Amino acid sequence: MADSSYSGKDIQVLEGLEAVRKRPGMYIGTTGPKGLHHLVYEVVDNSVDEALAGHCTVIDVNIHPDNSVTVVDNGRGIPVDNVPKYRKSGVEVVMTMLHAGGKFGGEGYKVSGGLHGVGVSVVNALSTLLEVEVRRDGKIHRQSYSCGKPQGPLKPAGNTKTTGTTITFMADASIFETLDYSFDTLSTHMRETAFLNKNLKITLTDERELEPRREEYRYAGGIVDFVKYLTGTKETLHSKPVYIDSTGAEGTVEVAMLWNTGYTETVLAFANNINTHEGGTHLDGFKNALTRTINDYARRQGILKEKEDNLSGEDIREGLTAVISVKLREPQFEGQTKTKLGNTEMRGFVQSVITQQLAEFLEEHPKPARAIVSKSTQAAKARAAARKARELTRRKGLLESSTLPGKLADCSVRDPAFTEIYLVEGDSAGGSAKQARDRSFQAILPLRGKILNVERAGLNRALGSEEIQAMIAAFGTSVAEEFDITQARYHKAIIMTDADVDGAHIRCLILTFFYRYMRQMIEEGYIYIAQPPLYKISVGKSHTYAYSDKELQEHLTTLPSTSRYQIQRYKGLGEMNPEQLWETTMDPAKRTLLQVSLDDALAAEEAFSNLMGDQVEPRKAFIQRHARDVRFLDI
Ligand code: 0RA
Repeated sequence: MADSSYSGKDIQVLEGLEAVRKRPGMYIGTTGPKGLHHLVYEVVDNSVDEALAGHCTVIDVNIHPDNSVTVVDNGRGIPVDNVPKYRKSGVEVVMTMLHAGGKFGGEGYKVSGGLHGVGVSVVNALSTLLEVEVRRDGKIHRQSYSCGKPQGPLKPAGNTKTTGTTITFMADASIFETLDYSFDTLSTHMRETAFLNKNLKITLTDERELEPRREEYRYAGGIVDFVKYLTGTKETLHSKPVYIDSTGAEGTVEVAMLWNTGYTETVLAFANNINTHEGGTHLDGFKNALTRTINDYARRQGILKEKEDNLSGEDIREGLTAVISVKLREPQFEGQTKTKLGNTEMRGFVQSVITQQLAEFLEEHPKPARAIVSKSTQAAKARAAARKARELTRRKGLLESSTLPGKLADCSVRDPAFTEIYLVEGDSAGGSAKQARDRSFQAILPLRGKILNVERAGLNRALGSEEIQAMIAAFGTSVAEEFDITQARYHKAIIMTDADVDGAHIRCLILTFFYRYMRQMIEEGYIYIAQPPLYKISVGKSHTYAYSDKELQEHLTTLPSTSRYQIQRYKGLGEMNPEQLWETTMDPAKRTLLQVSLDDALAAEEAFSNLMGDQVEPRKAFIQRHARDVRFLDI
């Protein structure tokens, strides 16, 4: 009788999961490292939803030596009862039906969604093995799946006094390019999630090392701790971040703000724990309110005179680190990468909450209020001066590509879609690169030593630096407010530095410049990092290269024990002759390039503001830790 409809629905389910396996990109974006990490985020998101609903306080994430991952939570546990409509257990519905999330039970408490929120069934479909354990009503229940298919029914497996869900999955190596999870990438995400969910404890354990690495994130201050973390060791204008929160029919909004004496603006906006890189209504509402309220205050206090212009939003946000976090029932995500919040009701809601509570804060805290206004007026003056300097420089033609820098060896092809520019550390390596290159499409710009640290100098002084002028002129895009990506003369800019600590530092300086003044180049995926080899291994007349110590060891073990070999360690690009440089690092057919992306705002902030700021020691430590590991920028 009902059997036919049962199997009919079953077939639908299988077709659904099969579709995910056939076109994984449609569901998780990519099958590269980014997609792989998304699987973990997706599973964790489900547990975070339990926390948002007020039923879960601890989430443990564990990377096992075989690259499987376990996520444990102490929530209510996925419902195990039969769902009449589907004639399956709740667990099986969640695990096999697309978008079944937490909503099937009626009451839609689930506020997460958008970029993740594709459902844990997608993770199931893309895993060769997935095991789920539910602790609920005093009982333990287990079920396992392979490529999304149940390997048997949900079975009782003993008694327990606790509640919660444990999911272990092994991503399908035939679908993903790699199963190599990056501890740093997961750590950044878990920390960010902990910041956004006050008091939620998340632990991350990596069992792949002999000595397991474990970190724990739990922040009683939530986003207040987040802005403190982002501010790092910078000097601040006030000691306690400004904190505003409110709940209305539209949802909830929370904002934390802390101004430092630096020049850069770091404003991160989240909707339902998702980083809305492209902004949206919540960010617009915040910015409008901030600009208006500070201007109103400055006028009322007589700091801004009647005849003076209003302070601009940019002036007010100079040196500001802020986190805006909204939570709402039905988020609409728009934009190219679906990271722009579209809900129109959020603009007015955020704007009125911020306007009211910020005005109150300013009245009640005159000291920080005056410091913030005075910083903004100084910013306005500096901005006017920088504009003048830029006009002067431009009049001299230094930033324009009509006068290409003398050191640039340009390529002959004109279509930027096919051309690339190598930014090379040092004149001697630059010379080798010029000989090695394919001059039709590869341009070379040698940069002398350490370029100026723009994080500490500000745009005005940066424009005085010859190396920076040369880069801007070569790219053809101009810079800062005048930056125009459509004028880019190359769609690949490849940073090529020595594989040592100095090289890592120079790479960081160049990236800082892009990050602050040509961010779109990173967003568009124009920025790459070259990977020169660390070793040359010669056996008789043949040779190979190793790009890491691990690769060297692996290669040596493949050699017959009788063979005599020689290892050359490259200390810098300069030790390679042009042929070697071409063969190992520049030949598009053989080289590996790491594309720099900004997906992980937190990682980028850690790298750029804390490290390129005033303090030397944390920077040194970080650079040494990451000297050969640029993954923190890469995923
Ligand atoms: C559906 C409904 C309920 C909870 C969950 C799903 C749930 C899913 C996951 C996934 C990982 N951990 C989870 N914890 C809970 C509500 C249950 C109820 O009403 O008791």
